[in-house]
Amino acid sequence: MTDLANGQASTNDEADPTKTWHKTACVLCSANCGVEVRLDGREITRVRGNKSHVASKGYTCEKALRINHYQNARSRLTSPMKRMPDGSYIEVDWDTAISEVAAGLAAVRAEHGSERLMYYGGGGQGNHLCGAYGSATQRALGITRRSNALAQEKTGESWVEGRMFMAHTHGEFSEAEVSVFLGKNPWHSHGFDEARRVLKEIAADESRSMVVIDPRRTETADLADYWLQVKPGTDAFLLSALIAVMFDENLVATQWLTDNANGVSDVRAVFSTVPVADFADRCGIDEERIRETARRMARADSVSVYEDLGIEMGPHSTLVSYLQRAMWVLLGSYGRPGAMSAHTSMANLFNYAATGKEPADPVTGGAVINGLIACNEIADGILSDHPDRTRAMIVESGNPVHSLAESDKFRRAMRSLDFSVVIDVAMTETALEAEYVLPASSQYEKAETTFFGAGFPENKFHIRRPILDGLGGTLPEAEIHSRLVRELGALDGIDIEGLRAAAVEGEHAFTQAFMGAAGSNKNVAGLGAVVLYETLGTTLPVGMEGAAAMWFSAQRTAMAYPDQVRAAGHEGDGPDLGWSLFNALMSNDDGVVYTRHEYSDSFDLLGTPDQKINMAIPELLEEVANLSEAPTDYTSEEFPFVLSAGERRSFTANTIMRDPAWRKRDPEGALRLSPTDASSLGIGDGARVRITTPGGMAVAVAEVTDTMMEGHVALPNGLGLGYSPAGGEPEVTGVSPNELTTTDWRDPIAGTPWHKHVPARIEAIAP
Ligand SMILES: Nc1nc2c(c(=O)[nH]1)N[C@H]1C(S)=C(S)[C@@H](COP(=O)(O)OP(=O)(O)OC[C@H]3O[C@@H](n4cnc5c(=O)[nH]c(N)nc54)[C@H](O)[C@@H]3O)O[C@H]1N2
Ligand SMILES: Nc1nc2c(c(=O)[nH]1)N[C@H]1C(S)=C(S)[C@@H](COP(=O)(O)OP(=O)(O)OC[C@H]3O[C@@H](n4cnc5c(=O)[nH]c(N)nc54)[C@H](O)[C@@H]3O)O[C@H]1N2
Ligand code: SF4
Ligand SMILES: [Mo]
Repeated sequence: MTDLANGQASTNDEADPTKTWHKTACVLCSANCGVEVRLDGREITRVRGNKSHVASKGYTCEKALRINHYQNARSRLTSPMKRMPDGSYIEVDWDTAISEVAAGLAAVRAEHGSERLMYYGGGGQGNHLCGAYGSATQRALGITRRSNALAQEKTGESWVEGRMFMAHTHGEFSEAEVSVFLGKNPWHSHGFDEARRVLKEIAADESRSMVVIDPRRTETADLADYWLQVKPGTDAFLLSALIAVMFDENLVATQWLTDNANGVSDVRAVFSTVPVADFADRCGIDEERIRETARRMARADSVSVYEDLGIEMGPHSTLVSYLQRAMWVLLGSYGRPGAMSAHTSMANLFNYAATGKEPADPVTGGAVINGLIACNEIADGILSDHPDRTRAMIVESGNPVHSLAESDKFRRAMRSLDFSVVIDVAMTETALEAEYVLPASSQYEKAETTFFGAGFPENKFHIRRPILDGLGGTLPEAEIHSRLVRELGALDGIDIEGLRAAAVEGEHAFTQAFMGAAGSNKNVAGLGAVVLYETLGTTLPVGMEGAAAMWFSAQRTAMAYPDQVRAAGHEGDGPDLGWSLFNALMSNDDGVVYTRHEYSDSFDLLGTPDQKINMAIPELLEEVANLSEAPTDYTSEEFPFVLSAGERRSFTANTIMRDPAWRKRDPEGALRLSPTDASSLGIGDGARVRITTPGGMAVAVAEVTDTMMEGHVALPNGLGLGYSPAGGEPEVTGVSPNELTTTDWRDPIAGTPWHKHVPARIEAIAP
């Protein structure tokens, strides 16, 4: 077994514990940069990048320095809470909470069946182990109805990727000759390692180019060689035109496509009818500029594309997810340095096995993608009178009342459930609608990790050890779910004692015992995370018990990619290789390279039957064929502006940071608008403005900026959270974007919201 006694801290000063640096990671976005922190008691007093971190190499952005606002927020929960009939909450002890929550969920299951229970969440930007443990509770209750935030951003993309690749793809931006950012502002939102460093490198290198497709002149657009200032919501026209030009000018990689893709002739046939000049006009980009951009991409040895919310949350979003992929596939930019590729994963965020075969949600009729119900349909389903509607919900590490469309509807939905429980570190907007709230230890108080890693040819993984004891009254999710599963009786019949004894005996004995148990009782694998926590976990160092679930991932990864795991420096065969990977992960505070591929392996990672890329998706080709009939403008006289509701900015981090004091500037999160619009509306910089949408009304501070296109306005995400610095009634700072959105404004295929494209009216408020 591993010995973790050493290595807790990177450098030690015996005399003064406040001078010791502890290695962990920033949890504020999916980059999860490795950091080192100093502590004074429970306060995180200093933060710096960890130069030896395998992925981030010392890089951080300005937000990491302020993670103490997450760790020591006033809003932290310190006891399980139970709602009383008068609506107030009382503190209850853990035994009471576990038995009443288990009983409450079991009662709904007994009355309505396990299909009426729903699990929402399972992890945020820095924490995915709760999802692993949460799946044990789902198994114990027979829960199959699931959703999380991915079903309001990435399910259109995964619908497309399932059909084209049966795999998730990612670009190698650090190497790409041409990097394309489509509705994505990596300067602020990151999404790949050392984002700003990479962006600056590309900008400084004459042999490389950056294409940014964004209506706003973002910080990233400022660094671009080709900034295509697309009219909001018209990316489908722009990308269709780009592809049409590629065919028209013979820029496509014909031989490569013959070898590696299917369906190209169907694609060619549809795009030969695209009216390039007309589409250029509709998206507001000069035709010659479109042609130049297409030629630049075609000249390059490698093109990598990153799409994000700018197109995932707007008109034709699923189609645009397809078009950008069709574009780089047509250029043959797959599976070589700087290009796109599928990649390995320690635990899949998406499982494409059921692509195309998933039955619709019986309540709303909406598509279920990768097992996830569209976020925009959850509240409608619950509030319907359909007999199969969801009756009870577990929400874990998610704040859907705040983060999903039409907050008020979600609030009503939560209240109409027969039973609800929220597992979170803070008393969130969602917790305030739940019957029970269970307080989790923070991400600095337990073993944690994320499954975001999407690297190719190298992929990396970092298991973080706790740097603080759990805050009094809190428990890590591993322990919460273990107790729930036990209370539900699901561990009965599993020889926990025997497995524990085997874990004490050693690696070989444990492997044998676990595999044997899993072979004879399918609950062992189904409840795997909790079984591992209860057995192997007891032999792991104090605080690291919750990492036990990763043993299974390490074994599975070693089994799936033995050569690549060995190429990454891990030794052995079969289960021994899995153990050596697990031990490396457990003992390395800088993260670990866990797979190392050759570029030529990239086709092996495709899940398509012939390991070729499937280019023709009939539904989407039909949408392209009919695009000329589609509108390019969704505004009206009543709502003449396009509001992007939820922009990433310097100090925003979803709803992870509740204390508004963490923001260094723009304390309320201003509404950005162009100087032309400001002057025609009589709005000065810093003035108050009223924003009205079909969904609601809000008041914000105005920021007049020439980075905005006329007719386009933007509000930040992550504001409008309740927080009370003194511990009394919470005060709300800034606008909660989803007080302005509606659940019906969404993509017809994936059901993902059009939050970047909300019709709005803006008015000056008399001072
Ligand atoms: N600082 C910070 N970083 C974060 C987060 C955070 O809260 N704060 N959250 C993380 C999460 S969960 C996510 S999903 C990512 C999201 O990261 P991004 O998607 O990069 O972030 P956004 O700012 O929401 O949207 C990106 C861009 O879309 C543009 N846009 C708006 N409308 C259109 C359009 O019609 N077409 C095109 N092409 N572009 C348009 C906007 O101008 C904006 O620049 O960020 C992650 N990183
Ligand atoms: N209008 C609009 N809405 C949006 C967006 C937008 O751009 N516009 N962006 C959307 C996007 S892309 C996303 S990803 C979602 C994000 O929204 P959510 O999925 O709701 O996720 P987060 O805000 O990241 O918050 C996760 C929760 O985890 C809690 N938490 C933190 N650490 C722990 C822990 O260790 N254990 C537990 N149990 N809980 C913990 C936090 O307190 C928080 O309540 O918001 C979406 N909502
Ligand atoms: S917010 Fe994201 S990019 Fe910035 S330090 Fe944290 S993890 Fe890294
Ligand atoms: Mo997100």
